[in-house]
Amino acid sequence: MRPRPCDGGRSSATTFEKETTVEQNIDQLRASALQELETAATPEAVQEVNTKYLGRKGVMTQVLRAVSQLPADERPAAGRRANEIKQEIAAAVQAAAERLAAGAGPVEGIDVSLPGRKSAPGPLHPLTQITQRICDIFSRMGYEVVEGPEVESDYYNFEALNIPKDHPARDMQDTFYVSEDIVLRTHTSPTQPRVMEKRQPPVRIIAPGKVYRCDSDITHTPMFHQVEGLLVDEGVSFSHLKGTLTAFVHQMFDSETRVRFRPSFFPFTEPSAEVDILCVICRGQGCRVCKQTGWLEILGSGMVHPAVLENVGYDTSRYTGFAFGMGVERITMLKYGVDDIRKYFENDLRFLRQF
Ligand code: 2NL
Repeated sequence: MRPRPCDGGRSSATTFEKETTVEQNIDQLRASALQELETAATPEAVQEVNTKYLGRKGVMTQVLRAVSQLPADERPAAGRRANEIKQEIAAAVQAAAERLAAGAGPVEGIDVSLPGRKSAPGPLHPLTQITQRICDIFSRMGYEVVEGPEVESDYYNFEALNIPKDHPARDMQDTFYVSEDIVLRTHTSPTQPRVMEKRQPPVRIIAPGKVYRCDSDITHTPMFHQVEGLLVDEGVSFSHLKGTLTAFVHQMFDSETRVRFRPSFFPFTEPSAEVDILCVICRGQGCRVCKQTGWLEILGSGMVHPAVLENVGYDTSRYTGFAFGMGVERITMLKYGVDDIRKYFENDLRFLRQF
């Protein structure tokens, strides 16, 4: 192709040089347009490049006019190339505008010597923190942390724990049934007979985890968390239970916290006791949190029912044990003053960042 003069008069970067082909000139234009877009630091600068190249009186308009002056045999190829480049510049304008809108600087303006932006590590969920604290306290007393399945058989969830067929806990209203004899565990207790079946006493275990009940209102969520504990050995008495749980309360809350054991009933323990602590809010004076009683219930406990020990094949003339269970949501509420159980599960960072 012969070199061809072209109309000049514009700034050096965009002026057609003599002695070069129109297509060479177009390629040069393309390069300088893309370069200017890459270094544009503001949306205004991008707009200026757009007007300069693609505007009505812009460079590409002139180029197309120059193309129309070419001999007929050169016109189609040069025209095609000019249009391709026009589209390419338009796309680059769009990309540069988006890049700046997204907050990035000019491509060539990155200062690689600056320190990186640190991502703030999130804290553990308050329920995880309290679960870990509970497990920690018992670990130091010699308990082993064990976990079991959340989808559980009717046998381990109810039968092995001496919960009879007509017990209200087995009601379809309270339990999520997967099939006739498979349930979502309603407590973490089934983990315990699973372990006991496999080993002989002494057994000292703590079982944290998620449990499920078909219940949902201001004070209940269908999934919540429990930690259960079990100790079986020779000569274990109710005084061991009292000593262990009092030591736990003193480490979980503070060593001055008063504790009381109140008679209760569970199918898997006999005798059974509810553990209360003196209200951490009003110190026994009576308030909304303790419902004016001055005491807060924090644990259920008792001596393991002989039927439960027999179910796992233990010699009940030789071994006795105690067990206990607590709701993690409730302990966390008392420890941190959380007033609504639903806040645990909303994933609201304003709530979660406070722990
Ligand atoms: C509560 C009460 C309790 C147990 C859980 C248990 C486990 C075995 C045998 C006997 Cl294998 N008992 N667990 C005992 C008493 C109370 O939980 O209020 N939980 C939130």
